[in-house]
Amino acid sequence: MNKELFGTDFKWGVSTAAFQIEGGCDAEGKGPSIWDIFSNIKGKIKDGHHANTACDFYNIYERDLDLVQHLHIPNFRFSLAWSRIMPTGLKPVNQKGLDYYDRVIDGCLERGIEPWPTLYHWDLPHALELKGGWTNRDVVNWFSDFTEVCAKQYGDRIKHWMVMNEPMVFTGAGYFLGLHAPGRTGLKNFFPAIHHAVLSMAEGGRVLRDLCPQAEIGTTFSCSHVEPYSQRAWDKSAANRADILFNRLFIEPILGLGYPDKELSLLKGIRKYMLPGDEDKMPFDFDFIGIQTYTREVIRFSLLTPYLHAKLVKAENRNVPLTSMKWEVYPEGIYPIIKKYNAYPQIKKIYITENGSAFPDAVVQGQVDDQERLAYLQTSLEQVLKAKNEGCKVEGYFVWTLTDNFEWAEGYHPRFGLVHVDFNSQERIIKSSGKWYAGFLKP
Ligand code: GCO
Repeated sequence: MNKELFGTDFKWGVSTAAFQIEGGCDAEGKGPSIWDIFSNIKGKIKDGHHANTACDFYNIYERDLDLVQHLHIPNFRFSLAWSRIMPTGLKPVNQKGLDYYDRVIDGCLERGIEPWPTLYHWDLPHALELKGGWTNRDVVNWFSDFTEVCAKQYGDRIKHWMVMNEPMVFTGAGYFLGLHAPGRTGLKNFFPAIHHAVLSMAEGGRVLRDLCPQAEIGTTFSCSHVEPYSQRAWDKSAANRADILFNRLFIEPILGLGYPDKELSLLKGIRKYMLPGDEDKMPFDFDFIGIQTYTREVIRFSLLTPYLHAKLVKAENRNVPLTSMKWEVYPEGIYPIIKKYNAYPQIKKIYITENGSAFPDAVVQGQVDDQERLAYLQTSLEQVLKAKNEGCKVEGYFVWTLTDNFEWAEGYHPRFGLVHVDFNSQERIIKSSGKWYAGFLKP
């Protein structure tokens, strides 16, 4: 396999997120985000890890951008920490925070790397959470003001924007299950958070289109290929309900199809938070959709699971190979999920904005020979190529992620990087997978 098979316009990249790499948690006027607060609460993160320093990207970003260049990766996805730019989430802006991303963006451009910022990768300013966070409808205006500040500051150099990262994960894990920041639970938090995230995503798209008419504007979704545990009718309908929740809940209102609540009546609860006219504000005509996928999910019927009556059959109970996340090693899942999103005629273009795997890498004589990650990556790419050759509108692929980093509630144990990090010394070692990707991308 070689990259020419994907065509000369195919976008190759690597993805990161501010909170997972930057550290600098209170540097130069930055305000706390919900993740700064949550990750410093005892018991929330495995082994008491926190991200106050993380990969120290805030200070040593130039070294890491050198690595991106050295690996021949032409596109770098990162996110803008809202509370670095606006410490309370609202104006006034923090000039030093604004300047920081100017340096990151210019640092990319000087190295011939295209910068791909995401506006929201889960780190809501804590001051806004105190006002209700994503459950408060005012968040739509707060987010639109933040978007405007970023568009005006960086728009002259940015050709590809992403509005949001995986709304299903930050609303589901953060406002329903309480496993992620801000740690809220229950449908009374989940439903308004869903609706306000949809409105904000569309509104963010409109602000960017207005201020950066030349740029390509996208947004990203988590997704997983779903399979029923058996071919029995009740397992199949349970799998369908999970599929709606995992793969359709956020994309369909954006595409103008409304919430999929006819097939999953539980979702009718969202209507309580809708105002007249909202149906028209929910869609936005994105230039591309980013899909982010890691594994497949197997679902069976369960009367005991509240609301959904469907439960995940854990990969560890299925006798399959596992990653450090206890996810099934199943790179083949990227093919059916591309097919699924490709089937929406409203989607113009798909980029795989995240795909990767975590394994317990070992440093042996200064080297990290991560053959499992390398094999995962190669199989994924074969599957993407297969979909593309069948006519799917998939035009790019970004590996998750550049360096090992802070994996949210899992702390530092799951290592997803192409580059190994020693979190004490901040020393980097390019893994075999990173060397392979560099060779693959070499012009
Ligand atoms: C995501 C998350 C990433 C995770 C990755 C692995 O967008 O899914 O943003 O931050 O680290 O998915 O779990």
